[in-house]
Amino acid sequence: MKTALITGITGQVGSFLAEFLLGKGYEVHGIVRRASMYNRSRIEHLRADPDIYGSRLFLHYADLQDATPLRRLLCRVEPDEIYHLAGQSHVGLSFQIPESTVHEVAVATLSILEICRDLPKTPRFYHAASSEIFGSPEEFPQTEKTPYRPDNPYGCSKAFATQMVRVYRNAYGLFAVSGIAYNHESNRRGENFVTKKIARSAAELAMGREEPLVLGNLDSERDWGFASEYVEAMWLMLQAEVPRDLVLATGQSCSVRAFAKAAFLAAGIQLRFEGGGEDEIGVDEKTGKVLLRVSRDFYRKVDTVRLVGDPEPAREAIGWSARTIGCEVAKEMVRAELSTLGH
Ligand code: G4F
Repeated sequence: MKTALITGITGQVGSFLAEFLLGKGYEVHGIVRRASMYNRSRIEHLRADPDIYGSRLFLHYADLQDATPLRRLLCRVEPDEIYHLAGQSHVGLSFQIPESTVHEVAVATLSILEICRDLPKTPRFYHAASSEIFGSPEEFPQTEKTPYRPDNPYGCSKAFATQMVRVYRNAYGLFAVSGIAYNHESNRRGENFVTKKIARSAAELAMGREEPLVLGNLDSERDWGFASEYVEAMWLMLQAEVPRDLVLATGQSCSVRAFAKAAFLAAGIQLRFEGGGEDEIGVDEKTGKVLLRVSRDFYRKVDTVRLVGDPEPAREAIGWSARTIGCEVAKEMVRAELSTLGH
């Protein structure tokens, strides 16, 4: 039985990865933060299963910015594979808390790499990098070779961590890789990310909510896939013969506006957009009611305009490609929201 350690196990991706690895027969250890409020809802079903929790799934308190207890934990668990997913992941928020973002995202990755160097049994290491390292790219689609030009503190931190993974791979021979993942979504997404906000609101508005959905930049384009599919790519990257960084993407992008239109349609509402910029509104074709507004409050200081990744190298190297893409993601998410709301 292989042993895996996941940082960020309580997050969207961590919870899918834990399910995936348990399904593959792994013993899974997850790092959780000591906090006054429990935030374990995404793995509660695993914790509630007596055949899993305490026999194949273990949770440990640790803070990634506290290297000594982390080192002790890794020495004790002796993982074969580490999946490093934890850290502040909201791009907009990183403008408000740049220093803690750098500590959580950049420095914590370096700390784990340092510990990995010293472990008697060197684990394979996966780092959750991000398309945000490309910022405002000059080439489309982006590949592993596209220059890094991050536009925000989060992207800068991920760029640093991605470079460090490469440095430790080359300098110390670690099997350490970065999956440069584009947006991967699901109904387990945090509520302050645009897809979840749209899907939840579309479902609620279809069921009678009065207040319209308020969004920021509708023109921005992202390469949206489904999170549960991306965890397989992470695992495959650690099973490869040769360690290498890979872009994990669908190869297609669509705008926030198009995503919203698809989400509302999945909830049974034809949305028509009128006006432009901050005056743009989304109107229900049938009733004429305004269901979507734009507010400056949700604009970023600098926003990455368009990101789309080249999925080919990952398909060739590990045989992985995304199945649920763009508007299909919106449809799946709304379906899940409607069922949660008892529709
Ligand atoms: O959902 P978002 O906040 O995701 P973003 O910034 O693309 O970052 C996500 O994907 C990255 C790549 O995988 C990850 F590295 C990162 O950790 C995170 O998971 O925003 C998407 C787009 C942006 O252009 C934003 O300006 O949607 C635009 N947007 C428009 N209205 C909004 C809103 N974003 C949010 N969060 N909230 C809005 O109301």
